[in-house]
Amino acid sequence: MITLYGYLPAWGCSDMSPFVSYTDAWLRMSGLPFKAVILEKGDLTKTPKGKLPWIIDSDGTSVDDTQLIQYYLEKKYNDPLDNWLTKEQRGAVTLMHRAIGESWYWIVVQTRYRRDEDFAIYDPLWVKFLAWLPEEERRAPVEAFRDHLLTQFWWHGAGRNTEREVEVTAEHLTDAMSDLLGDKPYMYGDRPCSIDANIYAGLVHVAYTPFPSPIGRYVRSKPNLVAYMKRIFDKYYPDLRKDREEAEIFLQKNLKLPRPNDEKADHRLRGLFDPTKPKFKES
Ligand SMILES: N[C@@H](CCC(=O)N[C@@H](CS)C(=O)NCC(=O)O)C(=O)O
Repeated sequence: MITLYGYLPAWGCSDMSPFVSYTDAWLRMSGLPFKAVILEKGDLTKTPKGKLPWIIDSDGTSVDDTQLIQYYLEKKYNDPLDNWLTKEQRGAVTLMHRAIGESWYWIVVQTRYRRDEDFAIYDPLWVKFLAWLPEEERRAPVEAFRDHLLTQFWWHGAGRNTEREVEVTAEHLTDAMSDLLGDKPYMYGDRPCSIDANIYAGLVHVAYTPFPSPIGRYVRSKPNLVAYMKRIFDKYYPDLRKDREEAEIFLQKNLKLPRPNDEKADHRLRGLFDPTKPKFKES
């Protein structure tokens, strides 16, 4: 049995992390037996690289990083998801995985970490996640984690773009996913391959989560992507139906909240990083 370590299931997604959700989707689609385990106290110092997902295979092999996990599982278990693809399709799939992991991920980060009002929607989940801490000690690690993620967003480069510029990138990638899918059930036809696992995880993390971002609205405006997410959810995630329904109600409520486009909307990122300041100290 493979053990998959993650954070916490949330909002009809198998985990609050899109990366963990991708490995979870890959495992569900492959049919390999696995158990999803919540990393105790979210203590990332217990993981090999301070990140999740992380798997331990039945023989004790430890692997982290979504792509390395996928390569490992493909080799060990006879490539259950992609062994029917042509060489050309596999080439495209390999490149697309990087687009989701290296670009779409930051789009997901914007939808929940950039604005105070979006990040506040996280609160009930943090309470659950940090339940082992006394109430008065929870706020500091939550704010520290937000700044930690925004710092990564900034240094990656995506966070130097304005909110709207990130949305434009998201719209182009969404159009690409919608165009690639067309009217097929899955990206390459009648059966799922590994890129369906990654694209599904990336899409539901903006479309099913309760953050009222324009990016989620844009994804939900594509009928074929909506049907695609539902098809995969219905087939592979019956255990998450109740969470999904509750998240949808929460989302509909949040979509009615005001969303001012003023300086304040971006104050946290701008407060952490002033782009006009010199990048290196003079010695
Ligand atoms: N390249 C890694 C990225 C994994 C990753 O960044 N995971 C996030 C969760 S969404 C994480 O654990 N972040 C904790 C941190 O950066 O300190 C992968 O593909 O698995």
